[in-house]
Amino acid sequence: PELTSTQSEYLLSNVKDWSILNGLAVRPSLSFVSEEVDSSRSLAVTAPVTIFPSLFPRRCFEEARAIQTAYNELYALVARDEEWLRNIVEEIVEVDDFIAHLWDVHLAVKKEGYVQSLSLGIFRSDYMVHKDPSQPDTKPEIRQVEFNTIASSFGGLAAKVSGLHSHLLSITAYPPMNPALITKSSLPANSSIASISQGLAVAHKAYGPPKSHPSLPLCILFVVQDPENNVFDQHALASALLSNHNILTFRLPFPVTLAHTHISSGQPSRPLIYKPPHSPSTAYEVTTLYFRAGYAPTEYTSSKSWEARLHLERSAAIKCPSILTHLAGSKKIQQILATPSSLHLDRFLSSTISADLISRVRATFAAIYPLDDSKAGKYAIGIATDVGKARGYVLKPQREGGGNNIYGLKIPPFIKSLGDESKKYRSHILMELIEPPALRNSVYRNGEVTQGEVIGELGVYGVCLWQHGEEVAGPKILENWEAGYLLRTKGKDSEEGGVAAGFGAVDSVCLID
Ligand code: GSH
Repeated sequence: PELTSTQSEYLLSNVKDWSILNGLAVRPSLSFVSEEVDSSRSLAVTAPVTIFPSLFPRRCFEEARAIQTAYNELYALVARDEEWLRNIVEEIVEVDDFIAHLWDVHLAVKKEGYVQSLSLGIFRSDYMVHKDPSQPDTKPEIRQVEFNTIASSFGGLAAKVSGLHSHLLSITAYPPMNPALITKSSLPANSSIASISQGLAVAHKAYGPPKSHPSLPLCILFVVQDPENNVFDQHALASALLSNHNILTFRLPFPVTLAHTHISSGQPSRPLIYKPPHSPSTAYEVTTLYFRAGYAPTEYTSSKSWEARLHLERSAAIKCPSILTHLAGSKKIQQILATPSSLHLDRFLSSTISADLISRVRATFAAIYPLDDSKAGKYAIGIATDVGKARGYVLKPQREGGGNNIYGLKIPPFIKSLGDESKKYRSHILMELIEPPALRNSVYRNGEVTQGEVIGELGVYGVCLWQHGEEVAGPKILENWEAGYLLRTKGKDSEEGGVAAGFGAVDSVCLID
């Protein structure tokens, strides 16, 4: 609605105070807030948020949640299938150094033998709502943007935004949204903090007793970036682990991994020992490594960084994610799974998941093309090199983490810059742009409110714990659940939507039938 300036000010002062009271915050930095705000050097400022929940079709929301466990299982089984992954990864290693390094880490650990057979996935499957504008009578459907296997962020803040929105709706005497839209079930609870931290707790317990020495205390290590702005999102999970599960966590900046951790010498089980800098005489054995870093090539500044990743991977700690799981998140894998009429989905899922559920997963795939010598590849290269056709597409490298994609008219010149060697095209995939219907909302970011047309991206978190190994006795998938949601909202004309990358805001859904 149009608000008077007094109403706006009242809402905004509540947004600011509630967010600090409840830890809906980020550390100020250039990507989150403007330099002016940063000059105060405060410890925390309100995270980028919307002021109102955004309308979202209930059917789409429920469908995205209903298929999450099938998606979790799919990616766990992909990560378990080293042979299948190898055929795909080997094609990209020639043209993508980062993927090549990750693969080398896997090969090095494989050579000496993996000592940990459990693997934890904290995933997030991201969707946009698709509605064919030429078919006004069709119902909106979800289309998958991407599947995150490493550092799936904002689960700690997403649940709090639902709380903020409920608070704002209940304290305003004037209706900030059309009350007819808000029924009891239109603002669903978001379990992301409890569900994701539960996943980490389950891995921690599955690790079993200490392997180095029976009296060594156990902990979970969050491997983080330095500096990191999204600390309160991480603290929300750490704090739930301590208060609900009595599990101690530490944050280890990835660049100092080798200085503060070691693998207990002479122990074939390779337990990972952490000595916190504040108390180097106390040693902890690490049960679980939760990577909130290590997904961007820029984090690997020297061979020491790769040494650190190898060191962590070869340890006995349960990795979230393992290298193979990280690789499973490559865009090439998404493209191959989404190839129409391919049988991969059935091969991975048909022994445990119903045909109906498999077809519902398949229905979420957007059109994705390789850029290679295949028929589809040649067709896609035709689009990517033609200014007249590229508008409705996005070009993506293998990475997760946002800010890496090339949109629409920028694609042809980019392809040209790769030179004539068409092999290099293979480092990217081409995806049809999903264009969801625009809504109105107000976004609070950079210390100011912008009202206008916005579009949203829904992410559903998933937790999965599984066993590696060709010949696993008993079930391969040990735990698997849907773990809450994230709605991110951005200006209609902004291409990128990542909150961490500096574009979107954390939102919550107001479901409409
Ligand atoms: N290092 C930050 C954190 O740990 O929160 C950011 C991690 C990050 O960018 N994660 C990506 C993501 O979920 C997946 S690799 N981004 C969501 C967003 O920024 O909106």
